[in-house]
Amino acid sequence: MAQDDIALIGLAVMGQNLILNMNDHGFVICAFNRTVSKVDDFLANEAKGTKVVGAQSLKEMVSKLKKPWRIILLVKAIQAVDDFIKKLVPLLDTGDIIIDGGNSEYRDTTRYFQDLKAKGILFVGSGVSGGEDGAPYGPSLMPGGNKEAWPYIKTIFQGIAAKVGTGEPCCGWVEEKAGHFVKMVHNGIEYGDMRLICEAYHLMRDVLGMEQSEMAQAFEEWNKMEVDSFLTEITANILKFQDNNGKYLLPKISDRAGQKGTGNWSAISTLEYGIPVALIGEAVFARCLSSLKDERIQASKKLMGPQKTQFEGDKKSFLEDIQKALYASKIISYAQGFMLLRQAAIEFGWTLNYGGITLMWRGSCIIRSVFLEKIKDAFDQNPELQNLLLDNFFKSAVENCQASWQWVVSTGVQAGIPMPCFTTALSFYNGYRHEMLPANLIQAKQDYFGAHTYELLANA
Ligand code: 2AM
Repeated sequence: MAQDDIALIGLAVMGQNLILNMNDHGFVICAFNRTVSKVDDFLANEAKGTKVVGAQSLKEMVSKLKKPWRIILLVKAIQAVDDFIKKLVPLLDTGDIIIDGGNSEYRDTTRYFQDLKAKGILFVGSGVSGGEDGAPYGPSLMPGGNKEAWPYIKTIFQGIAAKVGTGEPCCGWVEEKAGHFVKMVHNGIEYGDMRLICEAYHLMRDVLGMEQSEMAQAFEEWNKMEVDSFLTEITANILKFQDNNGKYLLPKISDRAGQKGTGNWSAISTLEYGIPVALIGEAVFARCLSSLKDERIQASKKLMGPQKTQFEGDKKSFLEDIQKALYASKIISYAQGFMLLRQAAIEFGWTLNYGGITLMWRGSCIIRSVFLEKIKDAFDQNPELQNLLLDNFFKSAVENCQASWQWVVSTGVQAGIPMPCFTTALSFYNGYRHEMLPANLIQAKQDYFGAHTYELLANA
């Protein structure tokens, strides 16, 4: 009998955990996977004792579903999603729903949405965040696509999503097709947050000469302050962690960072839409530079920086300054991220609910933090807010940090510490608050060598 609520295709860890989460919330799920033997393994192990059922073919899978059929894909982006959609289409009827919960690029989401709309099938592209741990206990879900599908998936999605405050789900409908765009910006911001914390760690380690336990303690303290976040919390835990030999693990880990798709996509979009989201860009470039390990080893033997000196100021007070520089830079990063969302909304004619997006990021996902509550308040108070920095709370917060931020950047520069994200954040702030920038000289030069002409100021 067709009684299953929803099917999920893709039994990697994320898919399995999402299924178990749905099962815990009382939904009956049918599991399927390209390598069908994984279905049996899953039923015999992780899903043993649950109501989860499996299917040996897509035909069998859909035959078990209640109408309209709801099918979640959690498979590798592009090829696997394309393949499954192609196989599913002949089996589905008008009004059935395909949800892509993988890491698809937002343009692919638009393509699927349009192709399937023409066939009467409702497509939803949903960002899913929270990592492998978030999936079983409550991920952050960012669904967008064909809105006709929302009434049929809302209960499941909001049921399984992480909850914050008085039980508000970290999941709401994102305007047409924007689900994966919102997830992409989230991942870009995550790159920025990770890098900002690295810069704070670098300054603590190499300017203040702090021991690993002292740094762990500092991050623990900070986690009770404005920069309280999941990433701050895990930084303290990572700094404290010792291996089996009783030695700190972190200094033994290679400093070559990789960079997967979505962080880079955010940076590419900022150039494409001409929005100065420089902090995410710098976070991506910092990873690229880190990956040039062999070159850096050679360069480190040849290229001299400033003479290494003992920090002579008040260490405790400089540590507070670093915390403030981190906080201010983080505000800039989020302000830039929302600038990108705003521009995409203009480009694509979306009406984005920025407060709602912030709520989706508030629990479970990697950038979750108390600070997002303040961003939500800002957009709830003024949904038309042009820039986060113009909100009174954030304006004062940045102003209060400004002197510390400048001091940290100048001290770090003098000590030869690379801080691309701290510095770009400060430069952005200084650029954004200037009525008159030196771009008049660019315009004049372009006209000088290329007869581009220029515009005169109204009061000229
Ligand atoms: P598999 O177990 O058969 O490899 C994450 O990799 C998920 O995507 C897995 O469920 C994996 O199935 C699936 N996947 C990866 N590439 C695929 C493809 N080309 N076609 C279908 N499924 C694929």
